[in-house]
Amino acid sequence: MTTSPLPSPPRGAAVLDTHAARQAPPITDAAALASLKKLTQYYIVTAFLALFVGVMIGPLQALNYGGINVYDLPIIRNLLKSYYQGLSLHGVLNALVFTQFFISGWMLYLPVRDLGARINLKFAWFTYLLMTAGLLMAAVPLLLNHATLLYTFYPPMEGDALFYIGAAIMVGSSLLVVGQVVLTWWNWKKANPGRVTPLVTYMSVATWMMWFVASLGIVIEVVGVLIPWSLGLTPGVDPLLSKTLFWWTGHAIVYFWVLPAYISWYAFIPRHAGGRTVSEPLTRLAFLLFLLNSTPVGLHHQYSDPNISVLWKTLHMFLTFLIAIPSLLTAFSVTASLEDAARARGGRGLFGWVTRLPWGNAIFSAQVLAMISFILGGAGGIVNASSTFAPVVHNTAWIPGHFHITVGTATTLTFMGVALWLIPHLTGKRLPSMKLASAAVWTWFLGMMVFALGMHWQGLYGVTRRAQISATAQDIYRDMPIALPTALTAISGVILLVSAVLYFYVLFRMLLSKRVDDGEVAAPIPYSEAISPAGENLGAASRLVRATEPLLAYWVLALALVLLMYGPVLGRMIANLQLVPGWRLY
Ligand code: HAS
Ligand code: CU1
Repeated sequence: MTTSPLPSPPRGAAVLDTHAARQAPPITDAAALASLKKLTQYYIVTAFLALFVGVMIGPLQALNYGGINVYDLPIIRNLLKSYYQGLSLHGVLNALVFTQFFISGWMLYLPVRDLGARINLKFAWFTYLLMTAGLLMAAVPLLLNHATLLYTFYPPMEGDALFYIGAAIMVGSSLLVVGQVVLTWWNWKKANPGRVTPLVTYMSVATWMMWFVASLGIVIEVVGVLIPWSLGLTPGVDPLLSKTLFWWTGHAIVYFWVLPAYISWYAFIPRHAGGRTVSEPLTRLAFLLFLLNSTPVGLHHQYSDPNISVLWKTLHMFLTFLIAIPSLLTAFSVTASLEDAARARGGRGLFGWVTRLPWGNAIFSAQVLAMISFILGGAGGIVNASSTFAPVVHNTAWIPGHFHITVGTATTLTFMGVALWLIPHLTGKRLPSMKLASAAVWTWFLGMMVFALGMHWQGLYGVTRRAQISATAQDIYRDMPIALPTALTAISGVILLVSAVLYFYVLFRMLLSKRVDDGEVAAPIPYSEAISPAGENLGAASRLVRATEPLLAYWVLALALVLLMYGPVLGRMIANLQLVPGWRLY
């Protein structure tokens, strides 16, 4: 990619030039726009408050795998009853609450602005309040140590009914966002026959549709099994059935976490770097593949479970490899857009262009470091998915190593970077210090890399995940040559603590500062121009664009696929129910 009409901006500058990129259609009703922005801000701030608490518990976990037991210190004992309560809060707040709130705000705001739509704001606010009420309900038993079940809440471990009810309300509210976004898009389609859905809307709607199909497993599990069981209405619970329903959702949820980051990587990152999105038709294809194939793959979490036939496990394994393809499409096409940007900035050479990217801009560097982390995380995922390697890594420290460079970095660091322009955009406030923000994102990346190295390495020696290794009386770990990975893990916890303090200092200082700009002008939605756009007129669009447009039909197909791949597996479990009583181990 050598030709580019873009000017070369100065090195390290935060580029937001004004060439042929799309602009959000104007919303003339100022009060509606203000309310929408306020709502989005509420979602984002709630998300970061959850992340703040969750992240502060993280170093305790890292120190544990560093062989240092801080859980018995009186100050920690007063706050957390056990390692497992700490780990439950850490997982639920970071992986479930932070992500869902951020994504609900982000992927409601983007399509509504992208289409210039009017939505029912009362309903949108109601959804936010309901989601928050669900969160608070689930938080009470968690904080009281009555739901120390880890973020997967596998039965027969049993928690208070309030936890399951709160979780159901929280997850259920996200389905109201699905309804609102899909309906908004559908109304736009009816009002604009023959037009191609704009890219950001396309990506958002496809992701929400995927999440709907994905969420059904956990909804059936929590509403149909766990709530009645925890209320004493059923005599017991079938652990395998629940676990299978959980992973129906639990695998696809990882794409619900990463696709909103992909939206930014495809649509906005090129603009931050002064370049262009490579191909809108290709981007649409990637999202369509995610819609169809994200869900029927969850058995790769259950290779070691009995009573599931090897045939089904193997089918899910191949489908898992298939779902790596749209991520690989993303990897190549986002790299091409970065190269396009760097060359426009005067970058030269096979790899020399990389130095011309705006690494000093934390909005950009956070997200590109997130991508780099995901190259490693994705590669590890393919190891996990291979049934031949899985027995080596399953249930070892390798797995938390994997997910801290996927959801913990690819997703979280992207959202941290996005917030640095989104909050100024929503509020008219300014980022107080680019230097501190940069320090925060680079140390996050460094800390997570060190953590992942330590944990993957320990995992290869069979150090188990979810164990209070630092307090074990067993000397099985003593003879292993794991001193170095153990030390790395402990060090990473300290680096990440420093990073979190820096990031939240910048974030809260920004939020608590005064409004100085019009966010619409000072920090507009950073749409990128596309080298190969999809066009606006469906009749004149390429065959790929036309083929990817009917999302509603693909939604039905996605549902059919998941029923096909899960129906027989679940049917057999339901026909052979094995109910057992619950336990409270904590
Ligand atoms: Fe995973 C376990 C397989 C992706 C998260 N995963 C987990 C768990 C979590 C998680 C939380 O098959 C733990 C669950 C638990 O508690 O038990 N995972 C995969 C596979 C992928 C994958 C095949 N995982 C993710 C993503 C996550 C995530 C995404 C969160 C966001 N995972 C597994 C399996 C297990 C598992 C098994 C169960 C393990 C067990 O034994 O229990 C794939 O989707 C990955 C495909 C990705 C790629 C990488 C593409 C790279 C990109 C970046 C491009 C970079 C650029 C930078 C452009 C092929 C897109 C260029 C930069 C320049 C400067 C030029
Ligand atoms: Cu998975």
